[in-house]
Amino acid sequence: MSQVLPAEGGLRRIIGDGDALPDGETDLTPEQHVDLYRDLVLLRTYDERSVVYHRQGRIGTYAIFWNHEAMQAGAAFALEERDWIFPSYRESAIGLLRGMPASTVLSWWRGHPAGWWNPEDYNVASICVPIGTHVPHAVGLAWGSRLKGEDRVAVAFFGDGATSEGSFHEGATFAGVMKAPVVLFCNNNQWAISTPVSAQTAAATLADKAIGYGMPGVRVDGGDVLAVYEATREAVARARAGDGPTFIEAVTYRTAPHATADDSSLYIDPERVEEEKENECVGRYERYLMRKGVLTDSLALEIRGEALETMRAAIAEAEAEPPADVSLVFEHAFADPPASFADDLAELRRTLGG
Ligand SMILES: Cc1ncc(C[n+]2csc(CCOP(=O)(O)OP(=O)(O)O)c2C)c(N)n1
Ligand SMILES: [Mg+2]
Repeated sequence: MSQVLPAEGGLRRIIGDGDALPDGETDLTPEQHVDLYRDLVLLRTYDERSVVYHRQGRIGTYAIFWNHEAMQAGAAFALEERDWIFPSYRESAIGLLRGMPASTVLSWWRGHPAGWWNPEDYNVASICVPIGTHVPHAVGLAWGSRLKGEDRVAVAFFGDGATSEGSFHEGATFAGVMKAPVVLFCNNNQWAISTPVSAQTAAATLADKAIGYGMPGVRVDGGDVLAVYEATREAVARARAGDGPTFIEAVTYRTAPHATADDSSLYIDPERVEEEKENECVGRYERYLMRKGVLTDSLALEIRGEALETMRAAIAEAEAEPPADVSLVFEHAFADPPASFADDLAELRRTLGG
């Protein structure tokens, strides 16, 4: 008999609206609530400052994740340090939640080698820009860890568009068959650049896809950090218990352009964007914590100030890095580089020098 749970149609929520919709409960302590708030604020501050740094020409193209913070912080909060995170470009700063310096991530967006890190230092894989290609990596790591008798879960973050990719299909198929301890976390922000999710798939929900891979599909409100945390915690528990993978569809709405190089005014509905902004995820959690008496204005101010200071120091540190030598362009591609590389490098040096 199949053990597959039917995909869930409704969205899980815990945070109410402070009015007709009541708040649900969690078992988080007040300290944990504040820690989670700190994570959200750090990500929000990273994102908002990065857009400013981009406008000032201090970082390159940047994939904005404003209003995606609840999905990233909520899911990461459900993990142990030994668990692995496989981010896409949309989760570029998720390593901050594992103690990665913000200057490292800023350097990555500056195209500087100081932005490279050893994944084993944080159990955070490299930021994946090709859509969905890290899904098989996450599944393979999770399965390999299981074979080695380690108690590790891997979470792969990807978007709605990624669920149309072959890599996603291959990874999800393999995860289901091998019962890999992996969580496939889909940020359904309803856009793949300018392609709406309605043109992406004819499936009623993305979570419905899970059933075809033999895993549960869970739908959660992606703007509700507590619901995301709970859903991920359950998925992680399943994975640890040897019950295999879970697909989580966290539903949100992309309020910012796809990236700094995109003009979303050409295709996005501005009224819907304004509505979503009103209900953005950091404010929602802040209001919840205030209702619970866990957060005060002065504590919130202090936490925001700390995050701003982190970013100020980080951009200064990233900008203090000396430029990389151009020889880097030719490194890491071949163990035994072809002879032409030496000529090409010499020519490049001549060009740059001239
Ligand atoms: C394999 C591959 N094909 C195409 C692209 C170009 N591309 C960059 S972002 C993007 C949209 C992805 O949308 P989604 O998976 O929903 O993630 P989101 O950006 O919304 O988080 C595409 C097609 C790419 N990076 N990799
Ligand atoms: Mg998307």
